[in-house]
Amino acid sequence: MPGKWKSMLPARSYGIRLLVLAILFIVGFCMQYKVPVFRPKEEHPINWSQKLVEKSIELAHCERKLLLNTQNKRKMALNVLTPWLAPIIWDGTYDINILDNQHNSTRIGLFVFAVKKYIRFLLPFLESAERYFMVGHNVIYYVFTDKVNEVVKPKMADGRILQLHYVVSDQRWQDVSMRRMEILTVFTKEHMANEIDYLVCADVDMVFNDHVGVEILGDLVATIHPAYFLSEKGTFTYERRPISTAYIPHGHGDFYYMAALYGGKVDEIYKLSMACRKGIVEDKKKNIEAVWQEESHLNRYLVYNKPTKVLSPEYLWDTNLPNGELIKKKRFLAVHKNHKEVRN
Ligand code: 4YA
Ligand code: UDP
Ligand code: MN
Repeated sequence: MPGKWKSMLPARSYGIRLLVLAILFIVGFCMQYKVPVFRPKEEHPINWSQKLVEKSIELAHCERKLLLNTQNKRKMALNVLTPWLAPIIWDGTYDINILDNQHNSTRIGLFVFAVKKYIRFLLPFLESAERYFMVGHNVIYYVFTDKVNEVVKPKMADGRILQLHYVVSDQRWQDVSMRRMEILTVFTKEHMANEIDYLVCADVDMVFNDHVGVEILGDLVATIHPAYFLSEKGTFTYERRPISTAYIPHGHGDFYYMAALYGGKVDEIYKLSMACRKGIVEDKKKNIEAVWQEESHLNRYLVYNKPTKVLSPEYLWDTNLPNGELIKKKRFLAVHKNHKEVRN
């Protein structure tokens, strides 16, 4: 019988047996010592805390380049975290794939005023938003204008809705700008509360120029003013007259925020707009107006109600500003305008 078996096996059977043994040995070894050859590939192999460290180092290089370290002071806007540990969003500090998945059923509003001559900025604003703003998500544009019939609708992707609302046109541009806070108090309470989860408020004389996505969403979000991101606190253009409700004493405040882009959960924007509106009305009674209108009131509110997320100047830029080489992505750009011409 053994002879029969032997004749049934090929001549190389000894070699094959050795090979099988070797494979079994290797498999056993790998299982014993947990060699990671059998582990499934991890879905998100990027180490994001490492990424943040790298971004911090990169921003510190920017700082050194500007010789800002002479007083051994860290420029706050060139950090990735605020002193109260809110993230400051720069390119490279977030993983858009993870965030897009988390927000796959999030509803986002974009609030904008286009009154009087500013109607000319609306179509380029909306068209650029279709290209770069929250692409792939559910978006409602809340457009407020005195010229509803003159609005040209852009070609819009699925899941995006344009709502047009009439608003009175104030004579002074300062009043148009401030009226946004009053409209916000009404709409965040009545309409938006059931329609959206987050609201983003923007100026219309702007165009999206690169990705602006769900990384900007948070409970209360504000953007660092691009003209003051390297400035000393003392030079911020906060309202400094104690008689105004927007007053911020010297030494208080963290950043100078720009009112051309901020946002948050709908109920947070309700609280914010109520506070700013109240301040504006109280000032008006005393016949005063804060130095930068609703932006001054917004800054006052944010000193005492810290934003949970801060956007770097990547999210608000004007190509006429200095230090543009420090800002790699210019995501939302001011359209250059003749101030006198558009405001009369
Ligand atoms: C606005 O900025 C616009 O009126 C300007 O045309 C420009 O787009 C600016 O934003 C970024 O102190 C290259 C222009 C340099 C201007 C720097 C100062 C102004 O700062 C003010 C607060 C207000 O935020 C103005 O809205 C802002 O001017
Ligand atoms: N705005 C408007 N019509 C006006 C003045 C202002 O619609 O006549 C709105 C518009 O959304 C504009 C915002 O108010 O972007 C703020 O005004 P502006 O952009 O002139 O302020 P700046 O950014 O130049 O300080
Ligand atoms: Mn503007």
